Amino acid sequence: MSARTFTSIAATPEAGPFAPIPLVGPFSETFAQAAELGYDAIELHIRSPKHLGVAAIDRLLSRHDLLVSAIATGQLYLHEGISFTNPHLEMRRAAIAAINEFSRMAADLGASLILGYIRGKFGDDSELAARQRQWMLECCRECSDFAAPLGVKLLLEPINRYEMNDFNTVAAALSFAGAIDRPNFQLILDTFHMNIEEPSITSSIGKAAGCVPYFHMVDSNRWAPGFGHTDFREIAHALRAIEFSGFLAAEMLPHPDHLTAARQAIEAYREMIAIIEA
Ligand code: LER
Ligand code: MN
Repeated sequence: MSARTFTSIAATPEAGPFAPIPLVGPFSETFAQAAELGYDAIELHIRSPKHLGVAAIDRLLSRHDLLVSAIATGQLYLHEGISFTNPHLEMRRAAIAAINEFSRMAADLGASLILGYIRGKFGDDSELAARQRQWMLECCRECSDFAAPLGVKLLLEPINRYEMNDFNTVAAALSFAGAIDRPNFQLILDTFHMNIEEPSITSSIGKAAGCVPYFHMVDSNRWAPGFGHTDFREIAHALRAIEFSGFLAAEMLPHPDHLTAARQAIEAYREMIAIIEA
């Protein structure tokens, strides 16, 4: 079987408003930690492609024999307030420009881009929300078309109702991805959000077959697998059934401490991979 599943762990240079990032600190230190723990890849949470040049990241990747699985783009919204649904055109254009800049960086690093918070929030007014959906669609198409020739995938993440009000479920995200209709526009699924929103995590995985190369694989309480009540064996069998190939990534709370969490997650991922690739 040619399919392969890799492990990844989220890292950011500075703690910010988004808590579930286990490795926080200079990349020179967090990359070394990830490699020592045995991870294949890093998921970069950064505010701007200018934060640290590609050449510096590349040197760290080679030194530690790591990949970059994805760049998470949420900090653009959390820090800069730009999004695909901002009522001001210049803010939407700024979001597109920033995502395209991230796509260039992702191309150099062989990574995907995660589209979560950068989508912004729909207003309460239904007329405004309908316009925002259309803006989001246009932004996602434009960014997908920019990323496609660079070989970069854009991954739309369904996020639970307490954080976002656009696509909470796999079904809603699949329907939007169908409307975007670009092969490089796919999904990332996060089992923390799925536990809240999906009637059945495994059936929803089945429905996303063929367009989900990436998971945030965390427990029901957003701790590492094993600290909550999610059944990861069952999920591994569902991934095997869809011939999953891609990344299992630890975007999770650093509890009880970041090293215990990181060790427990990679142990769980190895057990899952043994099932997925059996
Ligand atoms: C938000 O809760 C989340 O799961 C992030 O991956 C969004 O980019
Ligand atoms: Mn996530």
